[in-house]
Amino acid sequence: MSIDYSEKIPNNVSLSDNRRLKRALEEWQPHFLDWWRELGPEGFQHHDVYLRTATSVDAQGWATFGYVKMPDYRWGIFLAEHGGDRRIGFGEHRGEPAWQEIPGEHRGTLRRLIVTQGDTEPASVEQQRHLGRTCPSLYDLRNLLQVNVEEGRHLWAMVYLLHAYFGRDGREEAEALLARRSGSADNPRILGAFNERTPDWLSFFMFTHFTDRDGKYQLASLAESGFDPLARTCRFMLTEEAHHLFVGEFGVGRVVARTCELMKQHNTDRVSEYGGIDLAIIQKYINFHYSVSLDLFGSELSTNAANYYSAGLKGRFKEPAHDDDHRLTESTRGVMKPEGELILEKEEPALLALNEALREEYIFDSERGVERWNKIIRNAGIDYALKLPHRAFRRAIGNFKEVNVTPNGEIVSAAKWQRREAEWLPTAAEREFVGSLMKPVTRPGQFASWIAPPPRGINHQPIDFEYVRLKE
Ligand code: BYC
Ligand code: FE
Ligand code: FE
Repeated sequence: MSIDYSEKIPNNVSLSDNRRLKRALEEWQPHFLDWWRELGPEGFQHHDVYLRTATSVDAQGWATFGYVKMPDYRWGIFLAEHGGDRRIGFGEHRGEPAWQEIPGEHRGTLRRLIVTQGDTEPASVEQQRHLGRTCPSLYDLRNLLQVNVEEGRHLWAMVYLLHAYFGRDGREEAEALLARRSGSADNPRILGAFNERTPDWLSFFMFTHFTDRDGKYQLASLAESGFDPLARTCRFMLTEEAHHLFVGEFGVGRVVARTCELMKQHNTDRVSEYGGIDLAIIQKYINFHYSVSLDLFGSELSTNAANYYSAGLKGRFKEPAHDDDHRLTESTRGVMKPEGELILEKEEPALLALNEALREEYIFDSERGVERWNKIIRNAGIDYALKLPHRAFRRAIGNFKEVNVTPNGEIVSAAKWQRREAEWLPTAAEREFVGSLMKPVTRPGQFASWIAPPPRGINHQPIDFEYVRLKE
């Protein structure tokens, strides 16, 4: 399934056969570009960036690499291949053929899911727009810009569905996706984490590690959808997502590696005077980004999630791998809940607990990431371990939003929690210190003091490759 690049909007959905849709998307395109110029990456819009672009959607070599100026990036519409006769895998319609059109009774619900997914994509670009100015290397700058153009393409993916299947309200929603603003008081982005700031590169790496990882789990659940165009769109988005997770995990890992190097070199755990970031500060950034990302899974018990599932709109992570009836009308699962000063596990209907089930998959996956960072610390011979805070720590959504929980999972009074907050979350002074390290390093092959070089370059290029040509 190769992609038609002769069109104004590259696509593999035979857009030229549907003139109305093509016209509608071509009308939206300049609005997207205006948004990109105004709220996309600040600076670097006229520079050549070594980017990958999708050329086909099959597993073998879907990408080509080359220098592109970002506004000329070929944002387009790419769906994974048809799976032949695909059947709905869960819920009340299990076993029926997947829908190629939207079932009327689920129109509003599906639109809401698609809009929520779509909203996060431009939000993250807005959150990251100032980072290029303080890049720790050309290699990292290129990775940031790659992530940003791909989040822009993820917006295209959802806008395609809105235009193709939702008529006029879809077109209005597509405009609204360009109108909301991350962090705005009047017209904010929909989900909490996407209104937070991403002020420095440590936050960026944490965001791509923890918040893009929510994207992996949400997209994988939507990739099971009975609405086939949504499923195929999300399947292809997941292949792009893998790079964002790589940027996050390896980014944090390189900061950890550099800190360990400085600790050994100077025989101290306080590396700030040598231009590094203490492990204790890295731990606080983990606490912040992990807890805000856990909220993105919604409440532990959710009738919304139950309805999405029963209706066949949003499945579970790797739905076919679950060894059960794929309807969940009879089963239960344990869900954590505060009871006085304790956190207890209660059996609840599995259908209502789907958000929690997905969050659990995410928690396992996040733990594996932390384990890999700890291996870097252990291999350096340092006795310290990073750790995920308890899932109830600092939650704003769900069962734990009214209680104050420590990273160890102890319920304490609001006053006690506030007294200790500075031990758990980055203080203003620590954020300022991390900010003070953010000085641009733009000579090929050079890296800022606080981060180790990567083990290898992008697409077999050397580490000192000119990933962004800063001379115009
Ligand atoms: N912030 O029944 P509940 C990504 C609302 S990330 C604010 O518990 P539900 C990416 C909720 O909307 C993946 N509000 O939740 C990453 C509901 O509102 P109403 C994004 C929240 O509906 C990095 C109420 O609370 N994709 O791709 O089961 C870079 C009660 O809700 C939040 C998706 O999210 C929150 N955190 O689940 C770029 C997939 N949580 O009805 C991109 C689509 C809940 O009272 N979205 N609420 O007005 C969904 O599947 C669901 O909307 C959610 C929430 C899982 C988010
Ligand atoms: Fe995305
Ligand atoms: Fe992403």
